[in-house]
Amino acid sequence: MKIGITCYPTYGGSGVIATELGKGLALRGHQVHFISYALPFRLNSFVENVVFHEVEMSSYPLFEFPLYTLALASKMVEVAKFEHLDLLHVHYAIPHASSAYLAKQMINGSQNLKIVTTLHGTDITLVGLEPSFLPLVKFSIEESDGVTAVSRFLKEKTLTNYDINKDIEVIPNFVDTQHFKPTVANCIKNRLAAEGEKIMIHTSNFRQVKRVTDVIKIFDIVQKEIPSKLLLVGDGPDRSECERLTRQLDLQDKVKFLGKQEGLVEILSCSDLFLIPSQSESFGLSALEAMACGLPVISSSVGGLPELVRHNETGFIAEIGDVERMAKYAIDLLTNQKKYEMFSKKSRERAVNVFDISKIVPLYENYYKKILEA
Ligand code: GMT
Repeated sequence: MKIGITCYPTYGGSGVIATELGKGLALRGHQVHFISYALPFRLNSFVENVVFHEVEMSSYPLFEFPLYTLALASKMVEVAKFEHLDLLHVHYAIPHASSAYLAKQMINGSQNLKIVTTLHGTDITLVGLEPSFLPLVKFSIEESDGVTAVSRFLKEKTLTNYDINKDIEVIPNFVDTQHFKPTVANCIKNRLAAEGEKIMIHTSNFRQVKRVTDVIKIFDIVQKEIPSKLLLVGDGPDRSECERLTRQLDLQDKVKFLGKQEGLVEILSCSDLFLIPSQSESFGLSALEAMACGLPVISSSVGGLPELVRHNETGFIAEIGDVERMAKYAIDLLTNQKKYEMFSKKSRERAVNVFDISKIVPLYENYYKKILEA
C-alpha cells in the first residue's frame, strides 16, 4: 500500500505511535510518506520505503495566525497525487482530520483516496470539546472513511461527547519490546542514586493533566520510609511549579529533573517503579514503555489506564489525587522483594504478549485493507 501519515512531529505519544507505525509498515514493504511541518523526532535515521514531506509555511503580514491547516491540506493533495497514495492516516484529530477532509475534496474523485483518523486523547477529551472546535471535530470524524481510537475508553468518550453514530475501531498503542526491554544499566544507576536506594520515575510533558505535583507528593511520603530518589523526565508548563514544590518540601537533593531525554530505555531500566497519577489519560504510552522495561506502574484510575495496568498484578490503581494510597502501594512493592519481582515480570509479560509492535501493526494493516475494500 501507499500510505501518507500525518502527525505532530514533536515529543508526544501520538507522534511516537504514528512514527513507529510508519516505520513498522515500511518494514513490511509498504511505501510510507510522512507529511508534517518538521521531521518526526523518532525518524532520525534512514528507513527504506519512508519519505518525509515538509509542509512549508510562509508568513504574510495579513495573516495574523499561521494557516497551517490549509498549507497541510495543499501538501496532502500534492503528495497524494504525485505518490499515488491509497490512504492518508492522520494522528490526532485537530487539525489533521480537517486538513485531510479538505485534501480529499480537492482531489475530488480523480483518485479514490481514503482517510483514516486515529484519535489519541486530548483531541477528544479536552481541546476538541472547546466550542470553537467541537463542530469541526465531529464533522471531521464523521467524514473520515475509518476512525480508530487508542482505547475503549476513548471510543466511548467520542461516541457520547460528540453524539456520533459511527464504527470506531479500538487499536491500542504499542511498544517495540525488543528496544524497550530491561537493560543492565548499573553504570547509570550508580550516577543517579546511592547504593541500596530505590528509584521512582515519571516521564511526561509536564502539563496540568499529568498531575506531576502528585508524583512529588507521593515520593515525599515514600522517601520518609525508604531510601530513594525520584527521576522526573520531560519538560513542560508545570515544571517550574514542580521545582518550587520540591524545594518547599526540602527534596531538592532527592528529586532529579532530567529534562527531555533520548536514552529512555537505560533510565527506565535502572528505575524500580513508574508513577502516572494523571487527571486524564486515554492510554498512557509512557507507562507501557516502562512496563516493557519491567517496571510495575502505579496509576490513577482514569481513562484508558485500567485497560493497560492490571491492578494487583502489574501495578496498582487508585483514585485521582489519592496520593496517600498511591504512596502506600509504592511502599508495599518496594519493601516486598518477592512481590516486586512478580509484578515486574508480569509487567514485562503484558507488554510483550499484548502490546508488542509485532501484534499491533498488522491490526492497522488489516484495518486499512478493510477501509480500502469498503
Ligand atoms: O492528547 C494529548 O495530550 C497528547 C497526546 C500526545 O500526542 O502525546 O497524548 C495522548 O496520546 C497518547 C498516544 O496515544 C496517549 O498515550 C496519551 O494517554 C494521550 N494523552 C492524554 O489522553 C492526556
